[in-house]
Formats: sequence, C-alpha cells, structure tokens
Amino acid sequence: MAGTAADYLCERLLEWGVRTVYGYPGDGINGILGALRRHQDRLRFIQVRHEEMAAFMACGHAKWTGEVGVCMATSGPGAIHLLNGLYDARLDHQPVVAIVGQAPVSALGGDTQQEVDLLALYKDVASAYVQQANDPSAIRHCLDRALRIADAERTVTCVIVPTDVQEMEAVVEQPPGLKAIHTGIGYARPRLVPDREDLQRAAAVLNAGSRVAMLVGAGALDATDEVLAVADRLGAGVAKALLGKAAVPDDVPFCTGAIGLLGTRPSWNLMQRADTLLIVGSSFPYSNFLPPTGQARGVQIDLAPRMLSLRYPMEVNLVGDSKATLAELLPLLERRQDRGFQEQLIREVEEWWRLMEERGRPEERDHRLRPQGLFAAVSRHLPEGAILSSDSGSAANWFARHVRIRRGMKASLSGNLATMGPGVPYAIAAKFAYPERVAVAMVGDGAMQMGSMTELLTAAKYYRTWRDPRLVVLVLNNQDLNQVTWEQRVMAGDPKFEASQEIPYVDYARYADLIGLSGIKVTRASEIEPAVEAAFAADRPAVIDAVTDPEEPPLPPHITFQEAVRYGKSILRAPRAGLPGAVEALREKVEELRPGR
Ligand SMILES: Cc1ncc(C[n+]2csc(CCOP(=O)(O)OP(=O)(O)O)c2C)c(N)n1
Ligand SMILES: [Mg+2]
Repeated sequence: MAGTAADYLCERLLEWGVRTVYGYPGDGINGILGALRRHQDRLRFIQVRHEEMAAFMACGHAKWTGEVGVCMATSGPGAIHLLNGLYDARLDHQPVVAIVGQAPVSALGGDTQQEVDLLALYKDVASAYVQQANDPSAIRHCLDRALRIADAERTVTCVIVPTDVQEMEAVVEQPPGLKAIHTGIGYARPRLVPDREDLQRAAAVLNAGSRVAMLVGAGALDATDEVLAVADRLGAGVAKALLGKAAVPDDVPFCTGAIGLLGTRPSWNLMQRADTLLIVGSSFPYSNFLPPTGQARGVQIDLAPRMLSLRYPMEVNLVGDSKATLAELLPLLERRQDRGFQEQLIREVEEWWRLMEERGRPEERDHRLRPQGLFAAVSRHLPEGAILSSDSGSAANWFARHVRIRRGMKASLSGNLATMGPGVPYAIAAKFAYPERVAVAMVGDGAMQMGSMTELLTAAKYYRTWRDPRLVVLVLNNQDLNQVTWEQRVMAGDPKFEASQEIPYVDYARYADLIGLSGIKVTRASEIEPAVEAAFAADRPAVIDAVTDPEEPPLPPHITFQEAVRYGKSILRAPRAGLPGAVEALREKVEELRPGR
C-alpha cells in the first residue's frame, strides 16, 4: 500500500468500522492529521476545545452506541489532558481507544520538548493495553490489539505513535520471521450464558423468596423485556442504578426508580423489605442502600466475573450476558401467586410520583426557582428517542428523581468516576452518533465554568451538520457548587464555606446568543414551561439558563436522624441568608420521609 504509516493507521481504523475520531491537533500528531485529511471523506475528525472533552466524547460515543470510541491527542500536554476523560470511560467499563503522539523515536530519552513518559503515564488508565509503535510495521498489530482488547474487555487502551514513525512509509505486512506479528480485524461479542446447573441454583433461590428486589444497572440496558418479564414472574420490584436509568421505563408501575443517595423512597423501602436480591449488570457502590447483609439471599448476573459478590455477599454468582441469562432463567421461575409485595410497592411508587409532581409544580412560593419544576417540565417535553446526559452535581439528583424515562430513550452520566464535565460532551457525542435524535444535557454552573461553556463552541461549530439541530443544555445557574455545599452541611454538619463554594455569576443565555446558539433565561417558575417549549422548538442548540435556588436540598430519601441534626446545626451556624428557604426545604424533606407518604 502506498502512503505513510499514518495513512495505514487511518485505513486500519476504517477497516475496524471506526468513522469518527474526537481530538485536538498538535505537532506530535501532524503526520496522523495529514493522513486524516486524506481520508476525510470516510473518517471524520471532530475538533473539540480541550482534549479531556475529546475523551468524554469518545466515552459518550461508546455509551450511546456500544461501539468503541476513539480519541486523539498530541504528545505531552495533549496526552495529559485526555486522562480524566479516559478514566471516566475506564471506570464505567466503556471501550475507548486513545491514539496519542510522541517525540520521534530518534529523540526519545533526550529531554526533547514535550517528551513525557507516556507509557508510564498511561500504564494505569490503559493497563489492559498501552503500546508505542516504534516501527511502521507495528501500527497494524498495536491498533488491532488496542481495538479488540478495548471492545472485548470493555476498557481503555492506548496506542502511542512517535512523530517520525507517523511519516515513514507504511508497512502492512511484517517480513516473515520467527517473531513476525500478523494480526487481523474484528471482534464478535459472545453470547455468554451460565451453565444450566447454575441457572437452576439461581432459580431455586429466587423461587424460594417472597419479597424479591431487583437492582439493574448499565449491564441491563439492552435487557428491558427480560428484566420486566422476570420481575413480573417473581412479583418483584425493580430499582435502578443511575447508569441503568434507561434499562426500565419509569411508567412501569413496579419500577421504583433510582436508588442511592439520589434515589427514591420506594427504592429504599424495596431494599429494606427484601428477602431476596437479584442484581443485574450493576456495580452500584453504596451497599448501605441494599438490604442489610444477612437479610436477603442473593443472586447476581454480570459479564465481568470480577464484579460479582462485590457489594453484597451473593449465594449464586452468574457470569453472563444479562439479556441472554435472564431469558434462560425465566422458564425456570415460578409465577408468584401472592402479589401483595409488588402491589404495595406499586401503590408506593404511585404515591412517590404524585409527590414528585407536587414538588415539580410551580407554587405561590414563586420567588425561588426550584430545580424540580424545571426537570419535571423537561421530562414532560422530551421527544421520542431523546438522549439524556447529566453532569455531576445537584443536577444528577433531579435527573435521577424527576426525569421519567420512556422506552427508546437513552440516558447516562459519569457513574463511577462521578467527574464534573461530561454532561455537555456526552450530549455532543450523541448528536454525532444519532444526528436525527434530540440530545439533552443537564449541568451545573460549576460544570459550565469547568469547560462546558467553551465546549458549547463545538456545538456551535457543527450543529448545521446534524440532521436535527436540537441539543438542549439545561444549566442550573445557582452560583454555587451546590452538591458539595449540601454534602458539607448534611454529612459534615458544616455551614456553607463561601470561599470554596460560591462561584461567579455568568449570564449563560447571553453567552449562548453570543456564540450563535439560542439562549433562554428562566428566573421564575411561570417562565419554565414556555422556556422548555422554546428550547425544544429551536432551530439550533439551546441553552436554558435557569437561575435556581441553591437552598433546595438534594438530599437522600432517608436522611438519618444524625444527618438531620447535623443539617439543622449547619443552618443555625450559617452566618447569613437562605434561612427561610432552608427551613422550608427541611420541612418538605421530613414530609417525604413520613411513613405512609
Ligand atoms: C473534576 C471534579 N472536581 C470536583 C468534583 C467534586 N464535585 C462534585 S459535584 C460538585 C459541584 C458541582 O457544581 P455545579 O456544577 O455548579 O452543580 P450544582 O451542584 O451547583 O448544581 C463538585 C465540586 C468532581 N466531582 N469532579
Ligand atoms: Mg452550581
């Protein structure tokens, strides 16, 4: 083949089915960028504002499509910038390949400019596979292995390509020899199911239970029908880890919604009452939201053996694909005759949604704009097939509790790394992967100031290439790093530390207008409805700049007495402002907790 090693790299990416590379240029990858230019009709390079965002987009691409995401950065600083986004992918088990430049092989070891020990730097995040191609003939196997391992092991891998190698003449086939490497393309995910015997053991545990709680996560995203069939058979309730939010639609009556610090009261009840726990594709980390140990017998299904019996001591551990495994399990399960457990849950779920609706309804207390109303309105207006992302921060709480997922939608956030920053880039990646669908990002003002504002320029640059230009960014403009402020209050009993928590006011609506997007300001509850309507009707990406009340507590559904006391003290210690709102918020919280609500 004619061309450079970098041309061959592009060809090989195409053979693997890669069509999009998220990245940022630099002279450490100029050889590859030249090749990308020569392949731009088939392989598109999406230019971001910061390499971290390219890694978030590659992770988002993987989350939305199930395919390997690819990001690219120059040597030294560019490769360093990728890291946080790569860790996001790694911790959420997403296949992402990073391709980064390096100083020329001829200069390595010479303290040349931008020479950073990338093999050492990437050793952790890309521990599954990180290699430097020191010869053009190594491109093929380094890339083949990086892609296959990322896909098969659902993790991050990295190929480092020194600049001189990029420009050398391509070598497709290594000369024959004892140690010549000849690799090939492709990976087919196996349909993994446990042994019949193990399925029977699992069925025995599940059939013996009378109060079965299911917890589903990201691993159950394509197993909706099977999860529902099993839950129906067992008379179970289904709680969702945040990464599994789209696994079960929220109009399913026995779906108790989110679990955990940002979860619902019914999910808490479900776990507290359960005598049997079935976890499907989740490594939800907060074990104190699961049944108390010893109370329930457990069955877990996961693709990754290492994630089994990790949060709860399980009696039966099944390694398998959740869809296939549940399908094989179903015929072994007996239909529970006594439906009382599920029926009670259904009533509690109904009651919970009524309460959420109440919270979401704008009231006379219109002087403060409460996030619940915003999220409820966004939820009501979501078009079919919408793709939703949330940032880390208080948005994740409101997203978890007030956004009702319907069949066919997708939703995600940074689950295990819980990093700030991915809300907007995930949504942008959704637009490139599914340009005909509407994407919605829900983010805090802290996240906006931490790179998402600049990343909106990427949306401004590309939205005309999307079949449907709609991308809605909901910004909680509370001038506060609110989630942490509340953590300080509730967990530590400290009042808000203004020096660390207050952030500058920015007019995000005007900023959106300034960069050619549509800016919509919301300062009172009566403006919510028209704002959300306008955002979903816009002919371009829209920013809903909502000046929300930072005194609205995003607390867990079951704050303990201890925590309530600490919170009460923190209010009394607070030197100024926010008191009436905070007291009202506490009153509401207590009301949510009241038994029988
Ligand atoms: C990179 C990173 N830095 C810090 C944190 C800790 N953190 C979690 S949420 C949060 C506050 C986010 O503030 P903002 O985006 O304004 O959202 P809000 O909670 O105010 O709605 C912080 C600082 C983090 N998760 N990630
Ligand atoms: Mg904020």
